[in-house]
Amino acid sequence: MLNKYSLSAVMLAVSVALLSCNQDSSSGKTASKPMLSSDDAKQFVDNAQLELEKISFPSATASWVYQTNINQDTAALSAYLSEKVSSLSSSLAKQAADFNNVEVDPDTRRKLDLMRNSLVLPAPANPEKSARLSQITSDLEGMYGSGKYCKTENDCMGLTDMSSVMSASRDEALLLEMWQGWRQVSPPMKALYEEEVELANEGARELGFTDISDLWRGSYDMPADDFAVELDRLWGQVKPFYDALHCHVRAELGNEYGTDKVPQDQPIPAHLLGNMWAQSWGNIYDIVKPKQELEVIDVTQALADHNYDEIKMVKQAESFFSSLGFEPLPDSFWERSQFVKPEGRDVVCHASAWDLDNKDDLRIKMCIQKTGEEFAVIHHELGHNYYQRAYKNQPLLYKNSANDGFHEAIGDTVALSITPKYLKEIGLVDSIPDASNDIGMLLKLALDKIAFVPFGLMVDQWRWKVFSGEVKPADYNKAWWELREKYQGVMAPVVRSSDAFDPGAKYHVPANTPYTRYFLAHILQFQFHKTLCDISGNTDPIHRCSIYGSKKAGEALNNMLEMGQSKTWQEALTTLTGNGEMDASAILDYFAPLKDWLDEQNQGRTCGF
Ligand code: X8Z
Ligand code: ZN
Repeated sequence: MLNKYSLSAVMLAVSVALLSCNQDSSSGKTASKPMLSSDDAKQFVDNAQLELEKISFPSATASWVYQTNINQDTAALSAYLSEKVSSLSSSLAKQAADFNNVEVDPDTRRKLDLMRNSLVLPAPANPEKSARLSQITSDLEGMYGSGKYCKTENDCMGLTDMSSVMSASRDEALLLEMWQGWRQVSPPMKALYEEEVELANEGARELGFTDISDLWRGSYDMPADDFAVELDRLWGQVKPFYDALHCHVRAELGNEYGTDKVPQDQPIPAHLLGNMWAQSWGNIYDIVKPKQELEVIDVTQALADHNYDEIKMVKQAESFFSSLGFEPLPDSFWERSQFVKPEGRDVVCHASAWDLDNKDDLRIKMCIQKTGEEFAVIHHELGHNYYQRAYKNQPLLYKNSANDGFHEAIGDTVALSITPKYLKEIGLVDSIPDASNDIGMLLKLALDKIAFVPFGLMVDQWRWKVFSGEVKPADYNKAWWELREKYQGVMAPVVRSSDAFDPGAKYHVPANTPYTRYFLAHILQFQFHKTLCDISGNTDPIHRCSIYGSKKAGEALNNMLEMGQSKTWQEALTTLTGNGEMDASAILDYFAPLKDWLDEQNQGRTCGF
């Protein structure tokens, strides 16, 4: 069950009468455990789901109210309900373990396992500690959401405006100011984060996990250590391509800003890549594009030319899903979503998709900017909503994606079909650039998709080390930059001060959203795209394929989505693609023509970092 796709995953719980018999209330002594049967297990699971239903809606509502209006009262409400949910979740997970040695049917076993494995920050049993953990969780989210950089007391900027500067400005000093400015938000988070890790680790140990890293890595239908190996395998597939892209980008940035600013034998300074976190680089396409003038569609410009406002952008995205055969979004979606940043109050602008009642109360929360980048994010968010609706008839514990990477991949898969052909079909452009321009188009997309891959990996590589204690609080920031350099070949543009806590300046760290899901999504979306293009009867090169209008593709996609988490992700993947392995060949094949071009550009250059 998952209400909001971007915060914690399942935080479920229930107190089940069945198990209170473990405690002899008259004497206060623990009685010997009764023999539990498979019927007891089923009843436990059924009761659990009922209780979960009850708490789910109020807690999701409190969270919605908080994030769309951050103040002391909404914070208190949200922390209160999140404590209820997480202490119940943890208690449920512990009770589920009582059935470890009971022979039960596979369906009940899966549900019991999900109860134990799907927690993100398990609460310790001690009520004060549990309440403290919820308070910290809620405070960190609020600190990020209301974070501002103030030059003077009356001259402040929020993240949305600062991000716009990061994407458009080519003034190195200004970029550096924005980059440093936003990172002033996070030092006060550090002590809280440290405490949060300690408390959640205690909760994880009570559940029999070594620490939260063990818990997070263990929720992928395979042993935790095997999953880590699987990630390394996938990254190994993509790395040569990333290295080629990195080499070209560094060289062109050197031409733009000078090699004193961009030394050609070192990682790239993080403020020059068109994004606050240097996680996707599409915004610097103009700097790194091929020298011969290739015609690449500027979606931001096309939206402006055709007077698209925020709502029209969302309507257009909805109509893509409708063309695949999905029902239109309910009226309540249009009435209740937050599309635009409201005036006069703080909100969490980071985009998210919500399912408040586990049925039809779907919403997105965004502060939409009228750009091509945000047009893709809208599709991303709607992908979550359509997934949520597709699995709404599953039992509560299966109301989730096959693994969290699947949830993140669906909207992106659809957005890969925003091709020139599609843009022409919906009237956003007048003509389709011919195939000789494809390198430009592929480069622009690779700057977002390939460049993202090592970032998608390193965030949790850092967190896993923090959770396991391998990285101590004194080294939080140092370890962060070591991983940034190692995986991304990106470095801090200035020496970081001793109180810096740069991980806290990335939403998912204070919000405790696991990040490996995005790494997986970047691999999976190309696998999904390939399959859906084949099903739609596409004959164009894969990077020109749009599944727009293909009911057959929509049906195949829906068949997987409606499974929710009822089966392993390997089974879900097989249902759609015929193969149960995650495989980066699809992303590599998609960009293959670009690889040759990059290799040519890089001849004679020093590559590597
Ligand atoms: O957080 C998101 C989505 C919401 S689930 C907008 N993304 C990651 C990020 O912004 O860091 C999408 C791509 C990566
Ligand atoms: Zn998402």
